[in-house]
Amino acid sequence: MKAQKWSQMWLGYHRVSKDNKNWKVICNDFSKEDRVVNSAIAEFAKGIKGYFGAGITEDDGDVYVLEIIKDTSIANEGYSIKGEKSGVTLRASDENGVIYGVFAILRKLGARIRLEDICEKAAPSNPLRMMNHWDNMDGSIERGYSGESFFFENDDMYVDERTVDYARFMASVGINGIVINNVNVKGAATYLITDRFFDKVKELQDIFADYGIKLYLSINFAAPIELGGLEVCDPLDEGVIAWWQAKSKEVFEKLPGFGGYLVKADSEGRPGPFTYGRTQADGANMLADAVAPYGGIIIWRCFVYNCTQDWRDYKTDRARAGYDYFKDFDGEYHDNVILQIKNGPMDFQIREPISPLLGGLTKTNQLLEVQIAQEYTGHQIDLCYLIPMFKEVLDFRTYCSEENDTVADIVSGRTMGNKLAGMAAVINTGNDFNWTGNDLAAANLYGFGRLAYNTELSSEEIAREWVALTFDMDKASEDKLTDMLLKSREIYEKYTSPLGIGWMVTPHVHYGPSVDGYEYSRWGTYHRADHKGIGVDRSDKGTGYAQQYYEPNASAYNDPEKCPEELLLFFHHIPYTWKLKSGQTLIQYIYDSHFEGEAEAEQLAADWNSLKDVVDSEVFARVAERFELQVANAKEWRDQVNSYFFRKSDIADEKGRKIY
Ligand code: GCW
Repeated sequence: MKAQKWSQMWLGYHRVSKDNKNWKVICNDFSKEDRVVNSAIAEFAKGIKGYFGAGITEDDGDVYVLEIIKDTSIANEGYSIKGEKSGVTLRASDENGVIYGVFAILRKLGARIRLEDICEKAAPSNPLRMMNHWDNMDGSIERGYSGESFFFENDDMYVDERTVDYARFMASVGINGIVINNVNVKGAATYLITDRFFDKVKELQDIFADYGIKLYLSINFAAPIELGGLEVCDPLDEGVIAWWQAKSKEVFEKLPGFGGYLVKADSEGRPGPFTYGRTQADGANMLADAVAPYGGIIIWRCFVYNCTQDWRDYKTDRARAGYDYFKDFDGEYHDNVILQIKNGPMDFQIREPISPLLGGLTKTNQLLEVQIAQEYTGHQIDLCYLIPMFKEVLDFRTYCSEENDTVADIVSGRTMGNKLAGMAAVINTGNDFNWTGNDLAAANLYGFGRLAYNTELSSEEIAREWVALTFDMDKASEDKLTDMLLKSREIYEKYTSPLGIGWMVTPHVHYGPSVDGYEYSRWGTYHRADHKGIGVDRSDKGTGYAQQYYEPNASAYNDPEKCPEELLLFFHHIPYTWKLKSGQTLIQYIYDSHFEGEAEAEQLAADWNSLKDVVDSEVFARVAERFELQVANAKEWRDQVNSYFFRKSDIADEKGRKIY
């Protein structure tokens, strides 16, 4: 019998010890009445009840003490926690620091760390740590693989206990900003900034505020036309400017503490400044000025490219687009504009180079956008722990300056000394019982938050924490599951598209193979395979994309001999007979990696089956079902990719395996 309506993911607080001595909470300089402090203490109560069967008491006597002290020497939203036999002291300079400190204590207690061994000082790496929902108001979720929206249904909004739990999960990993609606703003969603929805948005905003989270909305750039009855939405038109100013005044009055707008303009059919011969900077700055009086910000997406390309055209390169559209206006974006840049120049593929716009801009606020919704990485059916990929992105040296030049430096604000900086993820949640479709996909949800708060954490540390908090199992089983997570991205990459070329997915759906699915389409996503080789020439002899990087990256990417092999086909058209560093030819690598990837997917499924006795039976069954689908998917990929390239190249597999 299922008592709960939804799972508690990593906040299950399973019993770790029998020491059920009660706790007294003392607050110095923070008020227990403060909404965030109040939530923190309530959470602490939940935690110690679950972990120890203990409670919070006002009595002295034989109790542990959690003492919360205001300490202005601690960084914004940071904390310091120090335990001793009699309890724990938590220091913070603000309320978010208090709640993050409490969650940190609970993480330690959950990992069975003794009170006297608790000692941690933390400050967020990134000022903005955001989730982007692609939830539509009819309840559907664009690229959602975990059920329907838990905010919207039938063009209306809902707030309930589940929303509160959602806010708890987000605060527990340090998220401080959430955009609740899809960046493709149409129909009813355009009205989220009107009286029709203000009351409900405010209700949701209040719940978020209890957990130190600011609410943001995606807006429709054509709102002046659709809501205001204006003829145009030209960002330099006086009427349009006045409309956005009045609208923003209203929004911030109705929603005190509101964060600002997220904007997808001139992208995939969305309206934008280009219609009027204006620039992206014109659009962003006009909105920024409208929200500036209220401390609001404009998050402007850089996912702008020509999506009506002709596959015959070898000059136009989608990868170039972000840099080409945004770089020239570096320094012209207003202070409260932040450009949101996808990690790669294409679109959340399993392997892409890092977007050259990150660090290409040196005078502009930048927010890194990643996707934990597994649109191109297995739909939360296939296991694909993405934190190792995000670490690669963060660690990438852009060479934009002599020091502090990694993506982590840029998006944290260290490179330029700016305050408006951070990371955002397209979220992978929905109203499924377990929130993320595949129970194991919650590792990406947890992991993104933890990483955005502390970019120094390793993929393994994060995986271990998540496993320990989520499951109640022995050390050997924890090791096994952690290992499965850590290998999973590489396995997925092996059985799907090779060496950075990307795509080859079933069009529109984006799950399962279709090697030529997008080859003759308008989307600019080609692999250019012929009977001699495969890959896109993006060197100076091709589209010139490699030149968008600083040296030495530009030269390395430009030269197939120096190009990192995992990106070889992204940057170069390579013959099947090309020798890789391993000594394998390219075609043999394609065969080998696909056979290996499929075999390793089967091994993952077997590893999961070996955990049957230590995992809750419902969780076990849900995940096992997904591994079966993953194995079938991996087989399909293996056989379609291998057959396709065998037929193109007419070169046999050296190992004589079955190719169709
Ligand atoms: O990759 C594409 C997705 C679209 C998405 C778009 C974007 C929200 O297929 O579904 O639209 O990216 O990032 O705007």
